[in-house]
Amino acid sequence: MTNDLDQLRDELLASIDVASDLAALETVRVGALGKKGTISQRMQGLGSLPPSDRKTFGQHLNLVKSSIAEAINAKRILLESAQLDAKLSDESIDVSLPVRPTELGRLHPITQTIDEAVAILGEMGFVVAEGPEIEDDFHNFTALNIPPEHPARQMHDTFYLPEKEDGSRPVLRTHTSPVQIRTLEAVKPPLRVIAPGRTYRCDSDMTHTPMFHQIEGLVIDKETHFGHLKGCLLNFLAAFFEVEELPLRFRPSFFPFTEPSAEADIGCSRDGGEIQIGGGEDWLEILGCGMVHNNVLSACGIDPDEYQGFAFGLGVERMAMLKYGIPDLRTFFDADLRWLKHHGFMPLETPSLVRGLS
Ligand code: 2NL
Repeated sequence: MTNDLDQLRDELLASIDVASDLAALETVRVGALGKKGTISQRMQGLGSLPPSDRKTFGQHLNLVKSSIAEAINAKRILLESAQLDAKLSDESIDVSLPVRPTELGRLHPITQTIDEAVAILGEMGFVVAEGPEIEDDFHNFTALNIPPEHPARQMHDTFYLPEKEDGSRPVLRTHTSPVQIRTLEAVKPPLRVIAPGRTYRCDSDMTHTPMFHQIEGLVIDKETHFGHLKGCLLNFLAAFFEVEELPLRFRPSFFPFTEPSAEADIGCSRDGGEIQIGGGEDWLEILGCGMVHNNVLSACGIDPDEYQGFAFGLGVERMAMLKYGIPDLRTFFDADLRWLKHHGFMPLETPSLVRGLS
């Protein structure tokens, strides 16, 4: 009987040895240690042996059982690691291979326009700041010197969210200025920041979409003046529209958060209905700007007698339409893949002043 057990053990060890994958090994395990397996059956047979044999046979059987279980476990670890190795070598990719020329993805013109503006303003020493799209009343309005009765706060302009427990009502930011406010609160001047991102207003027609994009710029230092604003805008706009000479003029305007405030126009020509940016005899309104209002600086804990600066804000959709000749604002948000294939940009052609913008 003992010889019979040794023979069984040798047979099982041999079949564990030849099992070439986890499924084959599992078959061997079930055949030996499963409910009706060869070893389990012998375990059940112990009861019918005469008591004198039961002990020695039982001990021997237990030894065989544990050596088989051990051999199966050892083999399983071996097979599992072989399986992982095979998977890893199977799934390896050669990152040095060239990009497939059939690449179909395109960057949206909004993304491209923001990337280009960031590349130019980045070279000029601005850093990008980001902030929440759901804002509180203070950062979106009050700190920007926008009083409670101001029309911009009205329900028909601002998306208000449900009232919170403390009675305050969050808003979807109506401009990216609150990002600048948060920067002013956190960073001690001098500073140069740009805040690109999504903004929301309750407005929808031919020339307005409820979500649109803005880029705002802000410079604060001890002696920053309107001349710096003009030089900064001229340098940025000439680089963005890729023209050597760009006429630039300011018209007086009003924003609650700047004093004085201005609208900037750039020179263009309109021959045959098509706008050509650069020289010419016509003007095109391009952005709003001004010197940061004393009340805004004070609201952020900055002493207006020590610091001053300028800010500007521009609409990304408008800039993209002018630069890339896209005639209809609403097509930006139609999610039409044919439109994107026509107007979109190759993902790897990152804009930079050295390599070219577009
Ligand atoms: C426009 C005009 C503007 C600003 C944005 C700003 C931000 C701070 C302080 C003062 Cl924190 N001003 N931003 C200033 C002037 C104009 O945007 O028409 N944008 C499309």
